[in-house]
Amino acid sequence: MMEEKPVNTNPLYLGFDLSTQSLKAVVTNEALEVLYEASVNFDKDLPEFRTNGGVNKDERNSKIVSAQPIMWVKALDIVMEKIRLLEFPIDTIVGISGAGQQHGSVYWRRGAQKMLQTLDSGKFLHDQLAFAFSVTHSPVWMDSSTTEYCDKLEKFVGGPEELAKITGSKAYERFTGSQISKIFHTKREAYNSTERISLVSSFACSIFLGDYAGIDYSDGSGMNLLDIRTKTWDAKCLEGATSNESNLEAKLGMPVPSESVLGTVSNYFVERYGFSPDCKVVAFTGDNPSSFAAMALGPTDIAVSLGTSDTVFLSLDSLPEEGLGEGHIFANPMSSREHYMAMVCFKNGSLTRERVRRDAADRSWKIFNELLNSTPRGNFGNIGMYYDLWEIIPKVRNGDHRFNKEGSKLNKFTSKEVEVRALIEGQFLSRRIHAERIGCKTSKESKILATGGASGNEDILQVLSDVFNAPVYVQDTSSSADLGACYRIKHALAEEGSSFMEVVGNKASFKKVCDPNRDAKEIYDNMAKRFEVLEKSIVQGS
Ligand code: XUL
Repeated sequence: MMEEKPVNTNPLYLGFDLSTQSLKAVVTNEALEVLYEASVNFDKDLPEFRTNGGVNKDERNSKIVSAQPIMWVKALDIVMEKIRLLEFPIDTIVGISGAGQQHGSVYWRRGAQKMLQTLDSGKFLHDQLAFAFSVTHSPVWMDSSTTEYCDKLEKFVGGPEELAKITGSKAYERFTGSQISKIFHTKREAYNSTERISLVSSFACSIFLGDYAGIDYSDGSGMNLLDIRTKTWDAKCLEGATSNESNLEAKLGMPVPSESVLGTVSNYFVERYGFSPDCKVVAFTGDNPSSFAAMALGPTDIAVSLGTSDTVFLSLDSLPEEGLGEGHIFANPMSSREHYMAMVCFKNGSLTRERVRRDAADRSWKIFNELLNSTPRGNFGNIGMYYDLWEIIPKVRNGDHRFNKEGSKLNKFTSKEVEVRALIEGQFLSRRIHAERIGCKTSKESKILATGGASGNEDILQVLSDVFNAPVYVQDTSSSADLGACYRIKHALAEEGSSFMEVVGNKASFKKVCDPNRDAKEIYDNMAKRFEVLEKSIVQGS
């Protein structure tokens, strides 16, 4: 008689976030409730790598920013030991996935695949993978040293718009294509001895898989190399980044759908930590796509992250007809074969709100909010645009711009109240215009999910709600990238064909904090049109 296999009644999911400053792990149950957490902070826990904020800046050129992949491996050793010490049944983990800081790249030396396949469970990973990398310092997303390679790539494919049509983004210094290009042109020997190039996400996934893991469609969209329609490497982009004899396609391996199960966990983890040999490894993805999955947004919803910089996230059923190149289009991590997500980053977010709070409101949010609330919606027709740093979208230099209701330029507004409202309305009008250009369409069902530091300020959120003419919600639990990994595991392991929403559903619990005022639509539809014209004039003069 065949022995009956015990049914696993308590499946757990293990999600990672290998981000810039730390490696975090979270264990959830099937209901996606967080049961255990563990983390490693690179600066504090791995001081021998001398990182600042998790990265190493080149002493002679501050544009060059890297981190050592062996540090990330060591962090994995530590976090796994911490998980072991939590003393829960590791063999009930049914799936592993994770997220990585986007765009960073890892260069595996020839022979590294064999190392991954034959890891000795009696030894630490970092001892065994010490010589696994042909480039010892991985460029990360904060690196901006590749402008000449961006220009070269854009020229080769026919210009920035053309590159955006193929890959979903114009060339950006941090995007992996230009980073690989720099290594190809400046470190040819290291490039030639590279067997495989991973993103930070697929690098971490490879360790759990005990073999090279494919780059997933969503994180792969942050490279300026992947055709976002066909989800294959674009021959012209590969050649533009390197040459037609660079063998880059083979070094990148086949991209994989973000929701794919790539195999079972490596024997190393079975023997060393007691994982079940059946535990599945689901493709890892980028940290932004993973946080996006954790928000479980509906198709007409918009997420606005109000942090040091502001970011707008959207779900798109199809590619926008125009506006490609305004921000980034990635394959949607929840349905990466068919759908897309858009991400538009604005550098001047809380940074600028805090500056105006200092200058106009004596550094007090209370005074700031009082000033904001003492002016009417539409601010008597006054419009302001404030940039402390060179902005990404729109591409303008730092500086402040103030206009009265006739559209004439002013040096100063008549009061602090007008200044504060002009800042907040201006920021959100800009978020709205650029989100619309990339395909954002609000409907009666739309919700705005606000996250990030400033999402605690309900007076600011009221303006957001009015400008977009949609209710604003905040999330009860934080929408973190490691939690997103657990959501993605549950979806990947569910019955084939089930959608992410069916599986994860309304797990993410939202709380409504404001509704738009009745007159908001008319006021801000008009103002958005005026804002767009004025913004264009600033871009042209910049
Ligand atoms: C996104 C980006 C950053 C990193 C941070 O394009 O560069 O948000 O993903 O980890």
